[in-house]
Amino acid sequence: QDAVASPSPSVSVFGNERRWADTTSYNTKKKLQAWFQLANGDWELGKIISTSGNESVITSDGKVLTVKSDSLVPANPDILDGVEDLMQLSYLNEPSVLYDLQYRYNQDMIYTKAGPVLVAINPFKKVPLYGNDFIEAYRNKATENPHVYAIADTAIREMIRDEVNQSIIISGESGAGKTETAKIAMQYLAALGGGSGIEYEILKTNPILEAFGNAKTLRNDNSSRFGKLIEINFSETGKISGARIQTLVQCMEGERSYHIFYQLCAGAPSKLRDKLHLKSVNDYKYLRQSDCCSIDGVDDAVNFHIVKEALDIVHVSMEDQESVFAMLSAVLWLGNVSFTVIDSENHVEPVADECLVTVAELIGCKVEELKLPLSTRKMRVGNDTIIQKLTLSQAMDTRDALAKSIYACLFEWLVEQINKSLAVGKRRTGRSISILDIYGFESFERNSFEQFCINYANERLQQHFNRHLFKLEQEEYIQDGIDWTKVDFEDNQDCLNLFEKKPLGLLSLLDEESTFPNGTDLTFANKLKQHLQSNSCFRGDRGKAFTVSHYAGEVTYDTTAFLEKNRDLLHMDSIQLLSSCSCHLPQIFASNMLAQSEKSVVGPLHKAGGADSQKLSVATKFKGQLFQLMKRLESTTPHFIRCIKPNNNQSPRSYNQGLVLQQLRCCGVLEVVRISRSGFPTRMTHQKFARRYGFLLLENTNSQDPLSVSVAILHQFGILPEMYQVGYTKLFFRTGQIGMLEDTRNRTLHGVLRVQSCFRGHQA
Ligand code: AOV
Ligand code: MG
Repeated sequence: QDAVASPSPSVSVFGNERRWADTTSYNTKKKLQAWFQLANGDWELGKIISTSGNESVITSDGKVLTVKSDSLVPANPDILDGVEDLMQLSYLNEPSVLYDLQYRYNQDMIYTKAGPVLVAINPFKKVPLYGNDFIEAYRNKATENPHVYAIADTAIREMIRDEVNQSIIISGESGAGKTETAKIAMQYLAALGGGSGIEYEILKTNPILEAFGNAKTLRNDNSSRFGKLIEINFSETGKISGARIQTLVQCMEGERSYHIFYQLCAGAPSKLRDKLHLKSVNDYKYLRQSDCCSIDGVDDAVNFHIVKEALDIVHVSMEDQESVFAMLSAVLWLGNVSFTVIDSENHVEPVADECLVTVAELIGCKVEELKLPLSTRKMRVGNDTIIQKLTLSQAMDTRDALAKSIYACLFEWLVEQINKSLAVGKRRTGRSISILDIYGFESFERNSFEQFCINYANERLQQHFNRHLFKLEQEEYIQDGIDWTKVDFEDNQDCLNLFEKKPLGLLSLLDEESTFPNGTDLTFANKLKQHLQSNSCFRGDRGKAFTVSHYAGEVTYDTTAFLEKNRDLLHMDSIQLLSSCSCHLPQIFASNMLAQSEKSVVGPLHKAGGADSQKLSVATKFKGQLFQLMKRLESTTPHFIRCIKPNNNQSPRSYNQGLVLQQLRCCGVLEVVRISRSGFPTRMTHQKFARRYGFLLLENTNSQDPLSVSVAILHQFGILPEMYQVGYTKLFFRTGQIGMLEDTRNRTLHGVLRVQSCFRGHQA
């Protein structure tokens, strides 16, 4: 028999079951349903037949099994199968949550509420849940099924009601469906706030950003290689007036390069091909590297035209478009530039062939000018400038760094162009909704610099989440004199300190070591062990590794290549080349890069001398962008969507319990439910409550005092005492109570309007 009930769940990854435990006592003497665990870690439902000693006999699927009683986990009654909010579960434990999500997923109900959070499970197929009919249904509140549309609808309503900016924060693993979810939310906002036509432009930013910022990876054919925050502005009448995109760039290699390269090669019309000297995908080293030139079900040529059309719509001029494509072609040709050894010390010079000539032509410089930074480097020694020749590997690194920088600058520039085009309603009105689509926490067998940055960002986001849902909540209860048994919430400030503290934090030490010419990954690792051992979130491991206790579990990082990835390898010589080019994009790129390095260096920058100046490290730039992003989010009311990937094969109808469980733990879904369920999540000031519902009172109260009016309303509607609490300044409600009042209010208001319009009609 393969059923072995083990007391400790073998699927536990991070050992934080404590937080998941259901405190409800469970009487196995009653003939009830219970979960027991199979050897592979999956949970299965059984019926308890009898219990004697610490053993229970259960039946499951026609089999009779004997298991340890204390390994059984209580199951919910059938009537609770597939509830749409996990808050409604009588027994809140891991298997019950997994089962509820799976039950719904099997019926294409991919959305489930976990208290205030929406859980979205990637269906990996078309599901009939979107489009105008559904949008109408959510707009009219004709359905209560959890949905991205419902979240977007709430955001709009709260934005208008409270005049407070809103945000929709979407997170999840790679391939979990974040980007699709963001688009679905945008679709809803565009439908409700549309009218001016700008919403159409906003939607068209998606194909552009995906072409330039997404690539195929092993885990997702359309993986975003950057984080994105799009802020959509609304006018006072609730119409979309503009938008602004902010990106969080983290260079990560994909299986294939960025989509746009393949699209350009496949779809460029012949005139453009000739002008840019374009060849086919297989002729370019950068594209050939991966053996993966096409994606099933994707037509790059067709997509090229979609992107071009989108560029037209967001007002990128024909000239600018052509410049963009010229830069892409330059990047591709640069990858083909080769070198010959010119002396016994392995110094090299680039071969002056078609590749070099074409790059020079595309960026607008002489071949000789291009040769120089690809084969030499100016160095400052004391007050002198010396010229050092590059070896083959140095020259190749320099070439690749130049190509990468041109591409990164192109992406940034394009986003700025789009922002200019969308910047109609710039005024900060307290009426905007920002959508954040950002890579979730990652923990692999081997974790490198990329995971280090990603997990740092997630640590920040988690604090935002915690603060919002737990800390603020609890503080508010206490402040308002509400009886609330203190809830322990996890605070990750220690872990953030580990990353951010100056001068002895992970990021500072990384930057410091990156600037030392003799710094290596090993010296870096040793420095960490020397300085950070006292932080409880840090553990130095053997050799070059170290471990961080993240909110979602421990991750061991291998420092191999950390320094190299953190250093901006582009040399001042290359920047100078770009600034002297006759084409306008390279010039813009150079001045943007210089502006950035000027901000970061102490002391004068020796542009003329060409000495290596200190440039922003990759991690510091990342941190800067992250802080900007967080600043935007801090002043908003957040709405959270957690995307979950049900399997690792991108296939529909397959639900891997262990995988789902691990993701649920990473985003603290159950914790949220537990806290929300025990509290009073809805609240309103006495004034607001009295103003909003006072007119529904059938009898006048003697007093105009908001509190008296509020109490009168509560009595009239028969709201049970255990469903609310009266604080010093606010009323606190359990879930569902305000909804009922709002319905009555809306019905009454519509009734009044109808009467008024009848009356007007009668007059006319
Ligand atoms: P991600 O944004 O979370 O990954 P995507 O949003 O790109 O993931 O989703 C991956 C794929 O899952 C999509 O290309 C779709 O095929 C499918 N998918 C996701 N959501 C839906 C949905 N609601 N309906 C149908 N198919 C869906 V990454 O950017 O890799 O972190 O870095
Ligand atoms: Mg994505």
